[in-house]
Amino acid sequence: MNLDGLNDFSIEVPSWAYGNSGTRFKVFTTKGVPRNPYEKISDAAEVNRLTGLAPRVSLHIPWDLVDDWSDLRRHAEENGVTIGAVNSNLFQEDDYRLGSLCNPDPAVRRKAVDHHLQCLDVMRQTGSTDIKVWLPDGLNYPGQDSLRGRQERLAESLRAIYDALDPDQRMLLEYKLFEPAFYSMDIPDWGTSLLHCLALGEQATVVLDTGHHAPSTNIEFIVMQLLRQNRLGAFDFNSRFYADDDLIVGSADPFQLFRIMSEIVAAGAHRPESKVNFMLDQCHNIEEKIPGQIRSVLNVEQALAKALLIDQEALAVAQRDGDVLGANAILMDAYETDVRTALADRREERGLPRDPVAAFLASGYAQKAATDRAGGTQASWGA
Ligand code: AOS
Ligand code: ZN
Ligand code: ZN
Repeated sequence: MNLDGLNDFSIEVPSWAYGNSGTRFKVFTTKGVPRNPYEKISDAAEVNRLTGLAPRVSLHIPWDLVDDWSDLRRHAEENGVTIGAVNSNLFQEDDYRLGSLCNPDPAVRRKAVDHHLQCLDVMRQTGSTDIKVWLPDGLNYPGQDSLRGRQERLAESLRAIYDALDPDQRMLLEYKLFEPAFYSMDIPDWGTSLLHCLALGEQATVVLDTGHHAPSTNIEFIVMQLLRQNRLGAFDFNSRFYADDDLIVGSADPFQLFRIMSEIVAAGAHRPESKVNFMLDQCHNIEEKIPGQIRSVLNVEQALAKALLIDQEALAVAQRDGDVLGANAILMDAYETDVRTALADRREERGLPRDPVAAFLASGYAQKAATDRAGGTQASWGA
């Protein structure tokens, strides 16, 4: 089984996955949950240490604010990880009731742009190269504001941020069908995100969050189309049972994850040169967080491994010959191959545990964190 395509493949984990999280009904707390960005990075480093797959951690500003960014960077690097994408936050200030980058008030738009300039500074100090913009802006009622006017304001605000990028920095622009706005989001779909990216320039790319689509959307088609344009900058991986649930990637539909990774492999986009940032955007509300993250990165690895097994030459022949069932069978053969032993063998060869979740549970890390992290305030999504 040739799984060489997994060499150099990596997944980025989000700092907020290690804090407490929940729904608007209840946030359950867990002993040993990090109290600050340093402890979140330590937990993320543990995921990398056990899987060898997760060498970067996304930050969220202001949730992860620290006094000394170079010191946080040093802490990350000492623990074998680097700082990944920096996420801006446009959804927690009273000023943003009517939107942020699209707000009718120019002073609010300026404030939102300035926040991104602050994020760019954080990137310069931490070695991060990606700023991720998820826009919560939108309308709840028809007529509430001008749909078109908001796009013009958005273009202008994004331009101000884009023009402040250094040559090695990228903007990752995320779309979302609904929530927090329910009538119309200002970046509801990949087309809108792509149009803005194309207008901005080559350093602007689309983020595809797998939870952000209508039911039955063919996500792998979107992946393929964005790759054709060289504008798939990143994934936010998670599941989608009913809507944007931020649960473990591959739990709702592992076959969909395989189909997505098949398009990635077909385009060679699993290789680092493609610059697609395979990020997780998840929260672990009732399950243990570090094992939840380990399971997540292993799910992505497993889907990629299966996609790598697709016999591309045979598939091309079957497709050219119009062999409908034959072509489909080639894809399904790869999907139905059990790669678990091969992946465990691969881990062992690299000095990693065969079963990273079991290794974590046996390591005593969680018990030690629960003791060491008594006192203080635990981090949570949104704070
Ligand atoms: C929100 O639904 C989005 O998925 C964003 O990526 C968001 O920034 C992330 O969930 C962390 O707040
Ligand atoms: Zn997301
Ligand atoms: Zn989301």
